[in-house]
Amino acid sequence: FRKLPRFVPLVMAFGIITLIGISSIMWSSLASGDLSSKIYTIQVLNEFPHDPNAFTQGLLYAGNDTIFESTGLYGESSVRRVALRSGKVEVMQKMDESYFGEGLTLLGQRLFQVTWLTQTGFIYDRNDLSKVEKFSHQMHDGWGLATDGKVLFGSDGSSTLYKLDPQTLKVIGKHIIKYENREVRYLNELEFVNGELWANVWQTDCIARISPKDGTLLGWILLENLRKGLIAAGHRGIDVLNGIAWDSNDNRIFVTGKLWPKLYEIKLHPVK
Ligand code: DDQ
Ligand code: CA
Repeated sequence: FRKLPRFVPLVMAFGIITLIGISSIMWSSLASGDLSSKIYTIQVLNEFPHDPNAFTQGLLYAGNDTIFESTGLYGESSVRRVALRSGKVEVMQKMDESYFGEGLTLLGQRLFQVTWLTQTGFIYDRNDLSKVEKFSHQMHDGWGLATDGKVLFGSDGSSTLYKLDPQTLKVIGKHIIKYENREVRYLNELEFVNGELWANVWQTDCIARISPKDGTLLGWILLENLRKGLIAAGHRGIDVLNGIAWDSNDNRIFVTGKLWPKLYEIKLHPVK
């Protein structure tokens, strides 16, 4: 040490103290949860009737208390326009019985729909639900669809969130969605909500809030009280939570499920 210039031990000590400082800041923010996702529960603001025979696979709000919905099951699949308040199906386009309807989204005058276990999708005119086009896409399967008004977002039951060009239907981007370093599989029905991408996770009562920019998982919404409430009220044949719709004008959020007799308007509350 005698031979070293006097400032060397000082610089070394300073470096070590700085390193300890930075790592303890990182550790405490990890431990306090600052870097992990936020959890939300829900409150029901309104409930509306929903066709209990609708195996809901796609849901969206189109203004004027009007909902568009895509339903699945072979022979039962359809695209429909539904009056929000009465739950009445106003217009319905039945699908060929070889198709199982899945995600649905509205861009301009056109409704885009994907189908289960195929890479085939359909485009319908929003005014009369007439079929205007058939397309194929590059996702492995057709589960969810949503839009921010520019691009389409798609899911295929994996942990990948896709971005599609609405003109060519080609994949123009994708993110693998992870929570605490594990892939979140079974991403299903989607909705673009206030700059975020929300995804039902199949066979759970949870909705994942995702950043469409980089695929970061922003939070989880826990909705088990909805399905459990329906079962407690005697609705035994219901399937999973599925279907999110966002009213961007009045910032209302609607959710329902497959074969659910109700559609709910909900509000989020952060836990803690
Ligand atoms: N998906 O919503 C997870 C994408 C599809 C669900 C399919 C449920 C199967 C119902 C019975 C199928 C009859 C062949
Ligand atoms: Ca939706």
